[in-house]
This record gives sequence, structure tokens and C-alpha cells, in this order.
Amino acid sequence: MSHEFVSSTELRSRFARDLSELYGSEVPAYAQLVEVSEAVNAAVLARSGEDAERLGSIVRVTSERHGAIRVGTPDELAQVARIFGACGMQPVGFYDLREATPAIPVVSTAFRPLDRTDLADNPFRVFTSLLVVDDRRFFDARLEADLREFLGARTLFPEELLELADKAEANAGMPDDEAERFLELATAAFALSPEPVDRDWYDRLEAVSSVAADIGGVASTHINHLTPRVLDIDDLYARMTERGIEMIDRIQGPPRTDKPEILLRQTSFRALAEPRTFRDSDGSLSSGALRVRFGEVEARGVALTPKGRELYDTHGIDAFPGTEAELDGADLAYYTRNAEGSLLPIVYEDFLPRSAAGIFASNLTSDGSLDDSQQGSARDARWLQGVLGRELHDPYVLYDAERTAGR
Ligand code: OOG
Ligand code: NI
Repeated sequence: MSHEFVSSTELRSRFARDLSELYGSEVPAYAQLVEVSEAVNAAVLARSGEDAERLGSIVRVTSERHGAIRVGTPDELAQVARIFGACGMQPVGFYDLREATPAIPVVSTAFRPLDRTDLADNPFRVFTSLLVVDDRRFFDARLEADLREFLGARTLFPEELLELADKAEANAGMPDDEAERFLELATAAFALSPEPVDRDWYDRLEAVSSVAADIGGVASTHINHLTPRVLDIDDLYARMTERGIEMIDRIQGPPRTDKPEILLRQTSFRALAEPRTFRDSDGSLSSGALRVRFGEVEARGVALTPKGRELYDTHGIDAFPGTEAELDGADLAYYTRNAEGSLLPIVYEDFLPRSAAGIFASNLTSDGSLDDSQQGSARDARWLQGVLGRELHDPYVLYDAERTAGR
């Protein structure tokens, strides 16, 4: 057995790779998506040469993935933070999807590496959502109490995993034998569970929200999707459609233009229904299927400043100038300079709430129901930081520091 030391960066790369292997075995369409993504990236590289790598090296982009998971309680979220912390991933940003259309009863953050060198080594990020069980627009007092009881009784992550995680985070890595064990337990914690699903309980939640059922209707969590990155998402969309895979009707985020690429564009397809075992009210088991997971792909552009983001949110891409020099000069997007003084884009490493809501929605089996006469419960970044028990980073502070350092 090797006693080599595995750094947190190496842990992150291995974790992303193991999850990718797991998800590919669970959702075959994902393996196809990865294959097509690699073909698209190779074509862009052949077509554009060095320019293709301005938003990230081909090595980075080829292994780049984001995942999405959903948890039910603040304690579960704090545990997730420890597991990702071991892999050098810290919470960045606060997203309140209850404000989106359609409203989804979660608040979210994204765990990711913070520094450019860590991002370049492996930028694995996981969009992580927490169910807001006391939001009366979704859950009445009775359902909230039942949800709390159900969620309080389950264990998503074994104690051994959490202890290994803490040790790894404290030492910025761990010996190889412990790393193996950590990765085995961490990956297993995000696999789809074969445990029977209580049909009445699941249906009761699903009547309110499919996302609530996906989170609180089963006794474990799972990766909801794992997303490769492509350098030309329009090409990807066309190739997948050609293969007979029915994509959602559009690409989310800024439309394609001849201007510099900004922020994030995403598109997705619904995965097939997956066979699951159900426990019916008479206690008998029967087989059925749930359609909760899907395939998604993304393309990333330059990060916008608060001013650029405001312009994008209020006026769209049409209001943007056509060159990087103008974007930089008007303080609309973040750039650094290389030794020769030419501009280098700082790639957007985060998510877009509007696209995220669209991604959630494309994956809902029912519209759910929402009582707008009720008050939503207050949640904000400060609250989430308290739950996480560690700093919740502001993405603009990170981009700004990188720009300042690179000038
Ligand atoms: C997360 C949806 C958000 C994205 O790419 O915007 C997301 C979820 O479905 O749990 O992953
Ligand atoms: Ni996603």
C-alpha cells in the first residue's frame, strides 16, 4: 500500500472523476454527452487554435464538471461543506431560487475552488441546494412538521466520512490509503439509493413540489446531474439533436452573438425514467420509476462586474459593446493583463439564478402548488453562512481581487 500524500487538489480531481464514473454508470445518456462534448471541444481547438484556450486550457475544460446536489436540513448542508472542504472547495455565492420563476423552495450556494491556480488544476464545483421547510407558501405547518421528522431521522453521511474530511481539510490533504477510503465513502454517499421509496409520502410532497419530493421523499441524497463544459454550445446542441436526443427548447443564458462570450450558457435534456422500488401503503413493495435526473452541458465566458451584471439583467446582451477593450474600459467585465499587456478574460466560475431555475423547472414532473397569500420565510447570505459554519464567499470580491492582482 502506498503512503504517498494526496493533496486537496488531487482529492478534488479524483472525486470529480469517481463521481463521473458513477454517474455514467447510472445515467447512460451522460456518457454520450461527455463523448459529444469532447468531440465539440476538439473541433473548436482545430478551428481556432490558441484562441480556443483563452477561457481555460483544453486540459482544464476537458475534465471540467459541475454537479448539483440537494439536501434537506442545515445540519446536512454543514456536513456537505466539510466533505467539499476536504477537496479544496469552499462555498461561494447565495442564490434564492424561491424568487425565481417558477419558484423553487430552496436556497443554494456553490462549492468550488477559490484561487485561479486551483481552478486551473481542476475547477470541480457543486451547486448545492437546501430545502426551506418552513416556507409557508409551499409547506403548511403539518407538512413542515412531518418533513422535519423524516429529515431528522435520516443520516446522509457516515461519521467515518466526516472525520476523514475534517482531517483532510486540516492538513490540506491526506495519505493515499485514507484518501481511497474517503473517496469510496464520499462517492457512495451521492449514489442513487436502492432503498424503497414510500409512495404516499413521496406523492404528498410531489403535490407541493417535485424538488421537495426529490429531497425529502427519500432517505438519501444523490447527484442530480453532472455537467461537462464545451467551447461551442450551439454546436453541441445541434449534434445532440442530430443523435435523436431531445434537448430542452433553448439554450439558457445570453444568446449567441459575435461579441465576447459572457457569463454562462447552459442547456439540458431529461434523462430517462429510472426504475425504483416503492413501498405502498399496505406495506407491499412494487416497482415503478422516477424521472428526477437529467443531462446538462455548459459554456463559460468572462465574469461580469456588478455594473456589467446590472446591465445584463436589465437590458440583455444587446446593450453590451462588441470588444474586450470596451468591456474592460467601461468596467463591465473582469480582465487581467499578460506580460505584453494584452487582455486576458477572467472566466465566470459561478451560476445564474435564472438559468438555475430554468434547469430545475425543465426537470419537474409536476408544477406543484404555491400559496402566494402566505409569507415566505427569511433567508439570506448571512443566515446561510451561519449554517455553513465557515465563510460564505462573495463572488465579486474574488473576481475583483484577481483583477487587482493581475494588473
Ligand atoms: C440545480 C440547478 C442549478 C445549474 O447549472 O444552474 C444548476 C439542481 O437542479 O439541483 O445546476
Ligand atoms: Ni447544473
